[in-house]
Amino acid sequence: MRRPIILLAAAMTLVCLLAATAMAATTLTYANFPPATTFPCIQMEHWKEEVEKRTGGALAIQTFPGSTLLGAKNMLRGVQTGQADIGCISLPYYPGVFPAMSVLNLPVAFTSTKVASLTMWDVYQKHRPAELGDVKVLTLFTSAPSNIMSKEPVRQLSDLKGMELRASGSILNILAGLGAQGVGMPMSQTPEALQKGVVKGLVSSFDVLKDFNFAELCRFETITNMPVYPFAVIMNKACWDALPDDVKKTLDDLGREQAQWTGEYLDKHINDSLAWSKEQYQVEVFTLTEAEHEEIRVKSAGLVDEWKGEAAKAGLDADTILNDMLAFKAKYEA
Ligand code: 3IO
Repeated sequence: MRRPIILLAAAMTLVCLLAATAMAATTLTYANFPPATTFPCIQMEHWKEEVEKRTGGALAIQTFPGSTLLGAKNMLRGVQTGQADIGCISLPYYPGVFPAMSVLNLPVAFTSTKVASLTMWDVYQKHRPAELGDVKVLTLFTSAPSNIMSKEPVRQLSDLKGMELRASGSILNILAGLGAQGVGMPMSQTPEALQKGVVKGLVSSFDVLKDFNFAELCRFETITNMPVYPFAVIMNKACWDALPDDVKKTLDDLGREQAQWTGEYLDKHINDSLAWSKEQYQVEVFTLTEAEHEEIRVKSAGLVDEWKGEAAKAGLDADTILNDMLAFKAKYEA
């Protein structure tokens, strides 16, 4: 009497389980190193929303801002080994690892984040460097051109003498040439370094004045138009390979669009951040003379040759990569 009911219940449970498995959204984890308020995380949330919408919920993204899953320096390895499915890396944090794409970190005076981000996307699409061959690149973007934010005024280049400033990548070399004391560390460690007085300021884009509240401590800003920091959003290769083709296409279609969205967001946010900092903390903004900008250019020029040497050593056609970057930059600036 009872046996058929039990069998029926068991069969129904099985059917439900199978149906649920077939319909269940795949959830991917996405790790990021800076806090949720900062632009790399704003773009992450935008990407998540777009992906969930465009896949009709077939793909769900679980985001982990603020180094809660992976930090700035173990992000690359963590994605390669699958500790996170997706991660966001700042390329200058990995010296020597990205000999081709570090071309975006050279002192070529980008005029906007949008131009730099789209240029980065095009350089990657054209050259597909082996350095990113063991991960899937989902999108690419850069920070805005870098400026000095400091606790003491840098009214002229000579004020930099001996000043400890946090930076990463090529900017450290430029600071050395200008007589400052560059201190290399990820952005996520900078609040503590500023708080403790380990550094007197930093060189990065102005979004951080508001998003990290650095304007409270760094009341003096100097426009230097130094290099941008290139970023990559990467996915574990095996995880990518396991996605259905239609989902892959949706993500591929989003890559360039996302680079442009992030560039436009940051260009606008830089202005908001600076206006907020003036209003909130009466920060002072200094500009340099044309002669001083020329001095920065002259003292930074060696970096291009240094990059070429490193790229050639890695077996890359350095001149072509550099010239392509400059051509893409000119195209987007036109
Ligand atoms: C950056 C990094 C993390 C959060 C906000 C940010 N704004 C600009 C940058 C670039 C930078 O300084 C870096 O270290 O990647």
